[in-house]
Amino acid sequence: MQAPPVRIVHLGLGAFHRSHQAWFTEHASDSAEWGIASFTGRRPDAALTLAAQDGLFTLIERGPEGDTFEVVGSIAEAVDGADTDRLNELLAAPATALVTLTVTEAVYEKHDADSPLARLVRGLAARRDAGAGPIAVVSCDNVAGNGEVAERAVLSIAEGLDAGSAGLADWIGDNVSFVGTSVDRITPRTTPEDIAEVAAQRGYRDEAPVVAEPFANWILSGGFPAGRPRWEDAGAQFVDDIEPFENRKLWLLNGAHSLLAYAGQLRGHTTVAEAIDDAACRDAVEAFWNEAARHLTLPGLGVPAYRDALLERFSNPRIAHHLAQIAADGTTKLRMRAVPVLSAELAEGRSGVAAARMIAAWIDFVSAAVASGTDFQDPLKEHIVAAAGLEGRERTQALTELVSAELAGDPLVVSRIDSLRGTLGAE
Ligand code: CS2
Repeated sequence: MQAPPVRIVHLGLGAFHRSHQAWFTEHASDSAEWGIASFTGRRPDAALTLAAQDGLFTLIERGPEGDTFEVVGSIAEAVDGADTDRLNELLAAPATALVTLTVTEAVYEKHDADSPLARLVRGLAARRDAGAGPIAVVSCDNVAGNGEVAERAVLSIAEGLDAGSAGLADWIGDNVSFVGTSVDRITPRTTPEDIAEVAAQRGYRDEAPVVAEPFANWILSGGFPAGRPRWEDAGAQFVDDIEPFENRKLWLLNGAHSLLAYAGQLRGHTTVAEAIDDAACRDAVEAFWNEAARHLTLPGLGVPAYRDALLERFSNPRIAHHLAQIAADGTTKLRMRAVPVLSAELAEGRSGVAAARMIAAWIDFVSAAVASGTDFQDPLKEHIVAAAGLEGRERTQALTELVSAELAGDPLVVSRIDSLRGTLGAE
């Protein structure tokens, strides 16, 4: 198979990038013209493994009835993220038309000199210096307003660099289009059994297959000054206003995921399918959806059908989507998944009890993790550990503060969250 020429640079070579953006690009009718150079973020070994198989990998589409297999060839190059020379070279090439990002939610908040966003900014400086023209940056992270959030982060890093490289922020303002997107495809971590299954079913050894559900969705909003693949051929939708679609996805899918991650693990479950099968968890999810749905009013969002589809997707018994994976980075995720719904409910004079319950479940979850010495991942981990040392309502107050200072400033909200603690634990 001849690799397509690189016209897309991706930062964050992980399973989701491959099941989503790489798959959409593969299924565009002009895919032969659009190769991806994908740079790793946290896992340089992923580049080595994929490079050794020329960027090719098997997508295992795991439906409730069985698996189908497909070799995806859109990743033309898999590169170690530390190779900033190659990144700068590609960004300085006029043929490169877009940069897609899956750098995780937390990276938009914290960007040191080595962060993928700082690398991107230095690459954009190389593009300006080369006179290679405008480009689009397409954020594919589960972040509310991801296009604008990426733009703000990039501009603030560029302003920091401007001391030595005057005018970079202005150049970016004039030449870089920040595209907002809502991305969706459930992609559990690949296991050794998946590698063995590809070998048994397909007769070849793939060290880096990716498992995903059959469903895939991508909604985008913004300009592509240097062109883009015909992703619409694979079902992508282009809209003027992304916000209602983004809220639908972040609140209904991701919100339910976070609720299940904390309540489900407290109740002894390991996967999303197990947790959604537990009436206590499902009732909590439905109650949260009822609150969220009041603020998803754009005609055509099809919320009831979307909810039904989610229940089916979550129940897929053949996908082992681990709650522990979803539980990571709770402070960042709850800020986008629970806080907006709770705030919207409060603004309309209601209690937002179901959204508050999600925060309470997280507080119980991190409290239990700290008490038992179980490791967990969060950008504010040190603060969580300190807050978990407090007792009772003080602990609730301090932990709520890490998710939302505004909510923590409302004593009624803190009391409500506090009274909901322990209500979704083991029976
Ligand atoms: C999940 C998402 O890990 C998480 O936080 O909620 O990765 C989710 O599976 C995807 O957004 C589905 O599209």
